[in-house]
Amino acid sequence: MFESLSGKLGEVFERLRKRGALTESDVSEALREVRVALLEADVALPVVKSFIDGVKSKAVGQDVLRSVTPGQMVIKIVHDHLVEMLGGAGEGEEINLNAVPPVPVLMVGLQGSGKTTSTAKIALRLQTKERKKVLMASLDVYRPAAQEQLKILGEQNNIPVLPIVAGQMPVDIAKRAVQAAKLGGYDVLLLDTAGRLHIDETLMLEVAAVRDAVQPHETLLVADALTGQDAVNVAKSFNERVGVTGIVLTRVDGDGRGGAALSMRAVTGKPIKLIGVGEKADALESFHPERIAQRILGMGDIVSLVEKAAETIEKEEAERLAARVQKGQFDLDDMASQLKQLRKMGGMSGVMNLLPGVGKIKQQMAQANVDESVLKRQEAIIGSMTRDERKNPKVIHASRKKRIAAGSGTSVQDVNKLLKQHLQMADMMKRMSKLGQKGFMRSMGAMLPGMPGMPK
Ligand SMILES: Nc1nc2c(ncn2[C@@H]2O[C@H](COP(=O)(O)OP(=O)(O)OP(=O)(O)O)[C@@H](O)[C@H]2O)c(=O)[nH]1
Ligand SMILES: [Mg+2]
Repeated sequence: MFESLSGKLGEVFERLRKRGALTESDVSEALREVRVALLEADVALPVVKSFIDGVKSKAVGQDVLRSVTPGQMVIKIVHDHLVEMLGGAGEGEEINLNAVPPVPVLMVGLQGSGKTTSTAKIALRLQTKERKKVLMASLDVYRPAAQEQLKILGEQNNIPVLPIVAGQMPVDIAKRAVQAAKLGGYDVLLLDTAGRLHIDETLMLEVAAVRDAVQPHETLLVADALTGQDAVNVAKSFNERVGVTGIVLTRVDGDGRGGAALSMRAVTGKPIKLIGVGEKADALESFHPERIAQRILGMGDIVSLVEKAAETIEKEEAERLAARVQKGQFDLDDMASQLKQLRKMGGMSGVMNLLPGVGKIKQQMAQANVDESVLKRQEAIIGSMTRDERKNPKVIHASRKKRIAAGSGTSVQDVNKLLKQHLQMADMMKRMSKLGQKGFMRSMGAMLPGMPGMPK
């Protein structure tokens, strides 16, 4: 699920990120593409509309367009809005069992949506993870062998199931189940109900009657993610008719376009509490808005990267450096401070790991041997130089190199390598300074997010 959406958004953002400066029309154009991608993923139109409006009003704000890495800022805004749309940051909502036991949980939904399977999955999860004593009961007296199905799932997973009494009707079974759960000292009672092909009056009346009889603490709607917008409409009607407290979205392991998962929360106002990701009894996961958003945006973890960079980079230091570079100055002290910044961010590989789609660059980096230990060694080399040598590397001749190598526990080759790298960096800085400070900071930002000029 989400692959196609993720791919399309990836392309849009890749283009944004490559560009240095962004204009308002760049952002509008990108958001038009985001809009199309969301609609193609079958996200409900009103949801798409309010999403795009929200992102746009933030993204064309002065601060973003003027920032060093506007592309990334826009992506972060999209990410944050996506998280909001999916239910907000923080841990996802779980099944609420804060009630007098046995806590009744009613499972409702259309035919074949995965109610019976999800009932067993939830029972197993509560039993193993939360050490709850769980009883399951099937109220499905319509489909032949429906009650048997739950009984078998119970046997397979060691979950107690209410004994079947032939001929008993749903409301009576429900009452009997509550009695049995009380007598048996159960913590939770899961009630699986019958599905219907469509939302019809009989179904709703029956579910409502069961609801009135057992007063469920949770009424979980089970919806099939593969049915897209239909799932959302079903959820809406169920919520209006019987009142739903949460949603279990099944078949998230399938290759649906993701529209249901994305619009469910916004349309119904009810949280997705769990997702079914397979046929097996343990194929059930909590729903984490942040994780889903990151999966969709396919971005390693760009958000924490932006946050990390803002935290780590000292602004004044960055400005000082930018000013020096502008004057065409870049000595070994400057280089050392640059290296330290990098290392604080977890080294090159740390930074690279957080960036999406950098597999290739990472390989090159690895070949160039730019990793944490290299950074440390380089810092050590510079640390073994005298003040004079750092300010004026030209004076470093053979004997000084030997002394520096010995002092830093490296070799003369290492010292040479560092000096050469410094020359290259200084040269690059000089060329960049011709672009002016803004241009410099932008290109640094584009080269490596979090280098000087990262906005706080
Ligand atoms: N791949 C996958 N299959 C699932 C998932 N959840 C349920 N299924 C399958 O969907 C089919 C129908 O599931 P059931 O649990 O019987 O659905 P139901 O809602 O109880 O169906 P009725 O009782 O007939 O209304 C079964 O073959 C399940 O194995 C899921 O998350 N992923
Ligand atoms: Mg069933």
